Amino acid sequence: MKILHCADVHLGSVLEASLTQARAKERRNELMLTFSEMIRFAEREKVQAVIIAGDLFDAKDVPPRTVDHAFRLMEMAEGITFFYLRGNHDEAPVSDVPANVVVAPRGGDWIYYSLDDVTVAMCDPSENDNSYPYRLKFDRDRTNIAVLHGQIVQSVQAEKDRIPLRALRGQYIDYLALGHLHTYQTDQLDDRGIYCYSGCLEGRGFDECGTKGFVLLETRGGKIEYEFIPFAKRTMHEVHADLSQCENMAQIEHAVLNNVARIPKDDMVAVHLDGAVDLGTGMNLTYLEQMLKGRFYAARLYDDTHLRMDPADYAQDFSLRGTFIREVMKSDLPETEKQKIIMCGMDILAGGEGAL
Ligand SMILES: [Mn+2]
Repeated sequence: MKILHCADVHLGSVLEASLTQARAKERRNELMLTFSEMIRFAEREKVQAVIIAGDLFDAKDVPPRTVDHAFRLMEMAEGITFFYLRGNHDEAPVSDVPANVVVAPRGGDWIYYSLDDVTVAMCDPSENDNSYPYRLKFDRDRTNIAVLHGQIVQSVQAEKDRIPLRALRGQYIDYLALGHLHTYQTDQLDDRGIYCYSGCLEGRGFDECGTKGFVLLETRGGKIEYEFIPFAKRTMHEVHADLSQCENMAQIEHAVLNNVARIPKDDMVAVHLDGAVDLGTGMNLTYLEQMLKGRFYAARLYDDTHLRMDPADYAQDFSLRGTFIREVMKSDLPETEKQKIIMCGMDILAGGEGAL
């Protein structure tokens, strides 16, 4: 039997912190489109059950039309049973749930559902329920899938949004389907089973880098095989460009380009500039940012460079430039701020005004 495990779809995310308004709107639709595409994939693959391990919706104020559309898409996949465990983000009111969607009750106990020789159990415990891991009752002779949402911890004590792995060992779990962490991650739970975070379906912010998708499980004779399926429409990439060897802006431009050369133009990039940069390079962040934004769907530049400069060189320099550098250096501003001000001041003194 085939079962699909996804989580952290975050439908209805606002996304305006990382994207322009128009892109955010487009990307919001893309989150829904990928979810819809995933359901069609499940139908093509003759998947019997789809597990949604929490955070299907982003927030309490997700529009009712978003919630309704997601449910109607699930309803149309008649042959599939959806197991929906709500996560810490799923606070939007849920109504008109289709017959093929099983929702774990909020603050409730484990609920069990049988599909041939497989048992799926979900639990959405109340905040102060510390004993839910110990109330799990699986039959050792069946193939058992448990579904939870939260951060795994190496303790035996259950806390809010924390899953105590040790308390779940020896409970005949074959596959612990998890949601909450946005990156695919899997490891052994005990002698018998494994735990797995499917990760999110699409990277949304500049911190959600890497390949995103879901997990496809196949159960056969008491054994579970599982495979991560990359599925995101766009990927967020994180790259580091070391500028230590660059002597001018043209070399900086090339160093950045070399690091993003293999990234598809429809993807998103977070570029971190590293290394020590000479004052004479005239580094222009606006120019670099414009270059990246023109090349990719979305881009953000993080300037983690530091200025290679010896204040002693300016001790006897009584020009406007030297005086300016000395004044900034002796202020109590943080070092990174001083660098930015000096770079900006040098650009203005050279008549650049931020443009090349
Ligand atoms: Mn979560």
